[in-house]
Amino acid sequence: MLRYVTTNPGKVREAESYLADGSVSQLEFDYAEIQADELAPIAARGAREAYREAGEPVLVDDAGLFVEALDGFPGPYSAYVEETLGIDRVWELAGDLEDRRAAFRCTLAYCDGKGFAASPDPVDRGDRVAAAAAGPEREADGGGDDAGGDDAGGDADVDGDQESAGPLPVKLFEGYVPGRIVAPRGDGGFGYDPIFEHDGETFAEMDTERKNAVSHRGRALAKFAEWYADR
Ligand code: ITT
Ligand code: NA
Repeated sequence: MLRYVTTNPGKVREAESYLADGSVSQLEFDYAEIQADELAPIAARGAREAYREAGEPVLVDDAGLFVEALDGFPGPYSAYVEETLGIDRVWELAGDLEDRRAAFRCTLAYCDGKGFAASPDPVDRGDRVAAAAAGPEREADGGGDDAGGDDAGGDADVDGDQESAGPLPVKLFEGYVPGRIVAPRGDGGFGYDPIFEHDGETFAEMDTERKNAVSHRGRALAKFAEWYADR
């Protein structure tokens, strides 16, 4: 059984569309979120920790909202900012900006205690190029420790981690969606969805299926599901 590691049931609802019925269940495990300015090392570290805890295959989902004119803030601090300021105050901050472009990013990190040597690379470069172009917070190709070894092929398997015990391999899948910050609209979704507009609709105005079709998480999940099915 694949465990989707999150305290957020909204994420699990979105993930279920990509995985066979009954093949995934939520593991409410609060892994340590290390301080980092990239999602990938946080997710990779979390996946190792969760795998050690669960003893079965795990998928960690680390996401964030990156506002361009705020140099990518709140980014990896999105959960803390939602808890402390709340999305209405994020809207107030962003409402004063002339440029309200923003992006959601999601990094999925899979760990099952085995290696992935012969697997095809699931992180396509298109995403990364788009991410680099749209986000001042990301320098070209995300060089967090755990994402190390990136080359032209994008994210390789991640297996070097100096600070945690042992080189448990982790596979990363990334998704990105551009949009802009708007006054809150809609009551679906979760988190920042009411203030994130994509193609004229906020994510909170979309049902799960529509959000999945365009969202950061949907893109990452589609890549994961494809790789997972024929790994
Ligand atoms: P876990 O870490 O337990 O998975 P979380 O909700 O804290 O739960 P993240 O750290 O990945 O998850 O999320 C960072 C913040 O971004 C948090 O405030 C989320 O509500 C928000 N967020 C993540 N994905 C989102 C999405 O698809 N739409 C709106 N907000 C989202
Ligand atoms: Na979190």
